[in-house]
Amino acid sequence: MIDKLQALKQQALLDLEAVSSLEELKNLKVRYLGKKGSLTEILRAMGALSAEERPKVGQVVNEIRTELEEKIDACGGLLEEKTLAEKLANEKVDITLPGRSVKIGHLHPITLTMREIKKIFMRMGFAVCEGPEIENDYYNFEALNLPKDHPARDMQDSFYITEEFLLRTHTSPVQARTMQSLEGNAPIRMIAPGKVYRRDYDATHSPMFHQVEGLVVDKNISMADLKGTLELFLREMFGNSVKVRLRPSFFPFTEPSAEVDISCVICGGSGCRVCKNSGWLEILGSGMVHPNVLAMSGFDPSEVSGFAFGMGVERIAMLKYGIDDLRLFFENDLRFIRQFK
Ligand code: 2NM
Repeated sequence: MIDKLQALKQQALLDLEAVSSLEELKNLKVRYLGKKGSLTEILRAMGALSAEERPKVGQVVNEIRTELEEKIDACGGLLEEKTLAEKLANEKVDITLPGRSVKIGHLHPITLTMREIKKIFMRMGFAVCEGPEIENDYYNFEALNLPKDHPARDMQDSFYITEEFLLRTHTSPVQARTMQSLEGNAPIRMIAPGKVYRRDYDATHSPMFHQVEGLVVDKNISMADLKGTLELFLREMFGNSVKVRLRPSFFPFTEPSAEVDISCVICGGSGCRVCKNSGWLEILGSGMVHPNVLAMSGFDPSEVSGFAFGMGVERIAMLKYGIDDLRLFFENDLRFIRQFK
């Protein structure tokens, strides 16, 4: 019996050497030491032994059992280390690989144009003012000397929310609010950039578009200040060689009023499709602030005077970048947008 046990032990040690995975090790342990394992079976057969043989064999069985258990556990430890080492080797990261670049977007051409306009006026000492896009009849029309029968006041031309409130049709109400808040205290040197809304939609009109309007109020402000300021702005915006001319015009909130043209930025003034062969492009509306407008907002027209102007940002961007359809700005076609990186 002792021989049989020694043989079993030798076989178990040989098998143990051949084990290459934790799974195999578990099977081996069951095979030799489990409930129906070889060693257990021998233990069970001990009942047939004599009284003096039984303790001797019992001792050997226990010794073998302890030795096998220790060796199996040691082998298990080694295998776990090996498995971990393999796993780490497989998961190794190559830190020398170049990283994936982050895709960064960029500003919309209208935002870029807005910022450029603002920057030029800020350098001339203008403050940038904002106001609500939902306006009331008073600030959008009444305070700006826009008569009751003016077409902009019609439901067909403006977006009304109630009888009193509408989406502002220009940024001029910001000027009216600023004048009112200053309670007659000149000077004012401000611009009002922002979104405005009109019921129009074609290649040159969008129901939402952007404006920058400006206002200067002080003692002795004249048409010469208007002309000098706008000429400087337009040269900064379109280049030093651009020519500027004023044409008589009409706006309810200014008197006199002038349309401001620049020499065509496409053909330089010789005539082309964009300037309709005139050599000139209409770019701004302007004028001397109407005495009624000054008075309504708390300024004394016999003490101070002012000039004001307004421009469409989409139109400026179209001329600056040579774009022939304003709707492109709002369609979000990336093939178009990405050209302004
Ligand atoms: C324009 C043309 C001419 C203008 C007038 C005023 C205010 F509030 F001072 F009266 N703000 N903006 C003005 C004048 C706007 O846009 C084409």
